[in-house]
Amino acid sequence: MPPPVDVPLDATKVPGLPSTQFSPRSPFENPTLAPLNVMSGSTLTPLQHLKGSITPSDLHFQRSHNGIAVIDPAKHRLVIHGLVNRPLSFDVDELKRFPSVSRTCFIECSGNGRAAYRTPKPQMTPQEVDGMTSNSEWTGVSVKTLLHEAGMKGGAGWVLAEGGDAAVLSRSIPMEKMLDDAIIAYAQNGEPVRMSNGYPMRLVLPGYEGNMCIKWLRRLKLIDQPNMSRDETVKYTDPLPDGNSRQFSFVMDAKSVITSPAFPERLKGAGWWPISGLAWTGRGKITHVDVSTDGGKTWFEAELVGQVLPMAHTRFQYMWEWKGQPATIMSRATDETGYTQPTLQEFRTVRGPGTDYHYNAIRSWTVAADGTVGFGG
Ligand SMILES: Nc1nc2c(c(=O)[nH]1)N[C@H]1C(S)=C(S)[C@@H](COP(=O)(O)O)O[C@H]1N2
Ligand SMILES: [Mo]
Repeated sequence: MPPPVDVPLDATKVPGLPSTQFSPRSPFENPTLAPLNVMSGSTLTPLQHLKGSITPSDLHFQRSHNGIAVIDPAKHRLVIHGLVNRPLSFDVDELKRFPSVSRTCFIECSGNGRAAYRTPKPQMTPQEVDGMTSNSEWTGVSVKTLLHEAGMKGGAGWVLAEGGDAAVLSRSIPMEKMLDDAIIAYAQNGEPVRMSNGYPMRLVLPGYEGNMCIKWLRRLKLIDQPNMSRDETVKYTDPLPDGNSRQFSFVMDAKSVITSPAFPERLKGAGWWPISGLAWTGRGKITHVDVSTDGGKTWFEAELVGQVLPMAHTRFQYMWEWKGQPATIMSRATDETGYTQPTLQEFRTVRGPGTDYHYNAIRSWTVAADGTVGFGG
């Protein structure tokens, strides 16, 4: 597609374009994205188009159970009540008077990777395979600060967090997490939280499943046991082959995805190619990522690029000398607890066919002799 602006033959010979208040992307950057199904209530991050580790705010994935709430911040209040000494409420300007905290972390939907597991196709892009994870710098107030302000009563072991959208989504969060690193964020990558990501304020629980990071947050109720609300009982539980279920698996397990080379890329000839991707874990820092180019028989340690932050996307790369032969490339993340991503077979055995959430098996991409790349499951 030709760019929508005139491109001079020599940019040093004509004055450039006038400045605009909002800076557009280069007209040459016209990324091909997965088709958008507006009725599904979700969009996925095009991981294959990103470098480094931050997700630009307008490319953060979106998952909204009943549309994107449009909220006037002047009319929105966050209420803190239940097992507290002083029930309180704050609008966003009042929250901004508290000391702020900033934290870069991923938010990943616990359903991320479902289609790639259930119905893998060679023509799936990294966006379609694992695009329901994104990484932002979130700024706001520590939940701990507000809970100390309200004063906790004995027995307050859980907090019910509720959104002010048409889904009125609510989840129970252990008090331990709320007092540890939970944030009520009003800013994302330096600017107000985008509307689809919870404007004017959202809960951010580093490392926890995306569903618990309640957007358009309007209420925190201190309670003595989980509320068992609809959103935490009808979904997000994984039935296991032995008849038991994995319920309340809040922390996201270590995972990685190669973002290049990946479909629809084609390697233009033998030689050196970087194998690059993202790794993350809800249990702290990624300690290493191994890459295989022979379908998992041998593994080599990849380099971690840039800062390695806990509960954040970590970029890895491995320089590969491709001999022009068919190859299967894979990545395998290990976190600081020593946990390593399971193979697809191990994952299938442990989780069985009924599983619907928390997919973190090692993935593969096949490179054909002509350089075309396909998703290998
Ligand atoms: N109020 C409210 N909060 C919500 C949701 C929602 O529909 N309503 N969706 C949840 C789900 S399922 C996920 S995965 C994350 C997605 O956050 P994002 O849209 O900012 O990526 O928000 C969670 N918080
Ligand atoms: Mo989700």
